Amino acid sequence: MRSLLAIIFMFAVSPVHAADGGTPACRPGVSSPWLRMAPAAMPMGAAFLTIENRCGRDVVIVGVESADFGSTSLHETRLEAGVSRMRALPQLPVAAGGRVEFKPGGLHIMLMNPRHNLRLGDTVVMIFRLRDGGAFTASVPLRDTAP
Ligand SMILES: [Cu+2]
Repeated sequence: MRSLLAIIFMFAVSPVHAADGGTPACRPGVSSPWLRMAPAAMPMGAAFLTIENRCGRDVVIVGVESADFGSTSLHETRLEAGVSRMRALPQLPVAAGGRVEFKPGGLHIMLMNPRHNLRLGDTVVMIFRLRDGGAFTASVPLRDTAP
């Protein structure tokens, strides 16, 4: 009976520990975040930052959210036959030990339909969702130039 209780207890507390055996789940880090908004007539903006994966395994970003915008998505700008085009990325892998840079003219977080007026220096919280069910956040200030 005693050992059965021990087993039940072990399973009851197991969610406290990460699946890899007790260490907290490693999450990617964020540096140099900033965002800019289009002129007021266009309800959109773009956010840029560097995501660094110092964890021992690959991660895949499958979405990004912010309460300050009606819609946010991973976007990429590419030159195709001399024309700059944007497309949405359904997911973005970040290799173990790797980094991904979002910057003007390349990867960006597309921000549509701001829920309120943002001013220079205001900070927007973004939540990045990972395929493994985890998440990490970034605090992204509105700036007129890159940091
Ligand atoms: Cu875009």
